[in-house]
Amino acid sequence: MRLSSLLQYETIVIQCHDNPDADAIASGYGLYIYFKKHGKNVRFIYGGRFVIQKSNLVLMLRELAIPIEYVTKLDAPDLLITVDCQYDEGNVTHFDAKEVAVIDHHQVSGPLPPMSDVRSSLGSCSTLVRVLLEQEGININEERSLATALYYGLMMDTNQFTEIYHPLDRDLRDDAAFDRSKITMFRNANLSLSELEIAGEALCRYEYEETYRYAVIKARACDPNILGIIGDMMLEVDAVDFCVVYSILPVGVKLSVRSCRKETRASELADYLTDKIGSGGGHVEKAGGLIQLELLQREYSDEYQSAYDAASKLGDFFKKRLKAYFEESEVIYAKDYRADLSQMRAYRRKNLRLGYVKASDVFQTGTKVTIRTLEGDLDMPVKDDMYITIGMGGEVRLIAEEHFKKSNRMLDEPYLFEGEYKPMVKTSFDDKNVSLIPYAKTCIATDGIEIYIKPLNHRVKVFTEWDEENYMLGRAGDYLAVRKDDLHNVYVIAGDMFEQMYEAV
Ligand SMILES: [Mn+2]
Repeated sequence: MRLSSLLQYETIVIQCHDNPDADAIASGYGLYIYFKKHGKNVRFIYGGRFVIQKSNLVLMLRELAIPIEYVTKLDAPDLLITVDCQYDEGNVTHFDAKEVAVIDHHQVSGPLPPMSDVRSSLGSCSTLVRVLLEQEGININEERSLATALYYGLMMDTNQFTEIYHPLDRDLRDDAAFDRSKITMFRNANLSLSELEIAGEALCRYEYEETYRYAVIKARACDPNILGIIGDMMLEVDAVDFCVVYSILPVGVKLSVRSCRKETRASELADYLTDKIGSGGGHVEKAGGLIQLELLQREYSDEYQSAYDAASKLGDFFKKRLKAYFEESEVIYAKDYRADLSQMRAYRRKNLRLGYVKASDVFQTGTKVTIRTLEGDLDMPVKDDMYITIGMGGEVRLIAEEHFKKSNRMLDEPYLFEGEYKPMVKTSFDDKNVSLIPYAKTCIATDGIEIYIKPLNHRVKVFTEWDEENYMLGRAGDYLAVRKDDLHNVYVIAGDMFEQMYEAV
């Protein structure tokens, strides 16, 4: 959905969820500015039982002059847009409207109107609003208060950027020309004394599991940022390697996950705990997520009678899932691994179409660039003989010229890419984001690498020979592979890619 398609309406109301948070306020403000620019009769509102009181939010509204209004009734507008929430959800006061649109980043909780854009993989709704505004040619940095609001919205929804899910979130974090002194001011009005008490109380009531060294902590309903603070402190305890801190809120069950062992990424654990019942992700050491109790009850309906029942047994739910996670996980260190070839089958890599760019054709040799992909950021200095290849899913690899030319046939065709996020490049000399795709041409990988594979029926983490700090994750349905010419070269191939990429020998 394009924002410009909503310009056909005259009276427009933007509504965020009750008890608005920084992200809801920022994203509603972004939309407000857009419709105001186009001369619409627009209002920005919220309902519910409470007027905004939290100090950081009161400061945000005042310092950035955000015109949000608290309302208890509303004349039906031509268009009502719910932002950072979905129409008629539990925490969204119902107002009548002739048409409804939804702009959100939570899990889809019910039927959506035709005019909607919900992207659950984003860490904040501010990220989505920034993308929508840029689509209409609006640079958020032209208005300092807007850039500051969106930056703060993302910051607060991702626990100070530590629980970022998506490269578009990183783009907002890095690109926003925000007002530093205002952000500092908001940040230092984040906790109230009663919230400090919630953190203290939660820390005293941890549950600890000795075998796998994890703690589970429940906190009373509170600002989700408090969960991160509690988790960070818990992880400093010597006997604790992992922890999950959660709180039941109107939007669902918010959780923060922490890990200090390289064998378990917090982001993976958050993803595992929220699988099919919400969304989760983040970084290696810090991650977060949101669970919908209705989905939890439906997914585990033999264990929970109702959403209320599920809510009352959440502590046990987390302990059970954590135990299952640690029990089913196998860790492989490639350099010590002995593959049992009698259990494996031989395959050869097909001739795949890839994109390629000679780095020094696009960037000056010696400059530092960051390539941002769905897999994460890759920092590198540009070298003369370096080639960049782009895979079907947008994954980027670096390869030396000599090796590249030996194992690929270059075609003089532009490279077409249809993945979710185009690999983007940031250079050190300006702040522009440049897509790599327009510079890419097509090549055919012809190396015909031979491997042995084994289908996986459980979770496997492989520390490859070339990276002993980060593991490749394999799950049931994926494949474990070893190179025929180097049995210590062990890695994981995603189940959905395998058929496209390999053929039996
Ligand atoms: Mn949000």
